[in-house]
Amino acid sequence: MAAGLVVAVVAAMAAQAEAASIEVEDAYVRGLPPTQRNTAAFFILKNTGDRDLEVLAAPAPDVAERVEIHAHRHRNGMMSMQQQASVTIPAGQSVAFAPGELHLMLIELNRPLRDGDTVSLALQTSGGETLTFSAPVISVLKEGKSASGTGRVNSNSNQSNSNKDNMGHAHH
Ligand SMILES: [Cu+2]
Repeated sequence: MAAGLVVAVVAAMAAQAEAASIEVEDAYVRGLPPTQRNTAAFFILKNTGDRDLEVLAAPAPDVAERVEIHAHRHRNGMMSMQQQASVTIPAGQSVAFAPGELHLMLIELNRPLRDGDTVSLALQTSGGETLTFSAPVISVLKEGKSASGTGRVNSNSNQSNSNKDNMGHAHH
């Protein structure tokens, strides 16, 4: 009897350790012209647990050959992207993957992404959990500024980063 009880407790603890405590909010993939081989995905990661979690890029065979987590670095007025091995989401906090900041880079797209498409993406935790989620494709034209500068889009004044960000991806 006592042995049975111990087994039950161990099983319950294991289940708790594996329970996903990361939530993905406001996910979208930036839709670019079909000549672009790479694009980026943005979202907010919310750690609802009481332990810090490390998040790693996971393959997304639905859309791209490779997926990497990138950060933007601004140094002496120059912007560059830098691959991150992982990102820590502190317990009870959120980390935004947003234009001009952290992003999930989708490299060598294997199909054209049109505005309104849905793609499946995934992240892994350092504990080995895989977190899958879907994200709509939203044209870059709807992000507030035109990537090329030729399209007339109603201006969204708080998006001063987005042109630089778009250029960074175009030259990736
Ligand atoms: Cu990037």
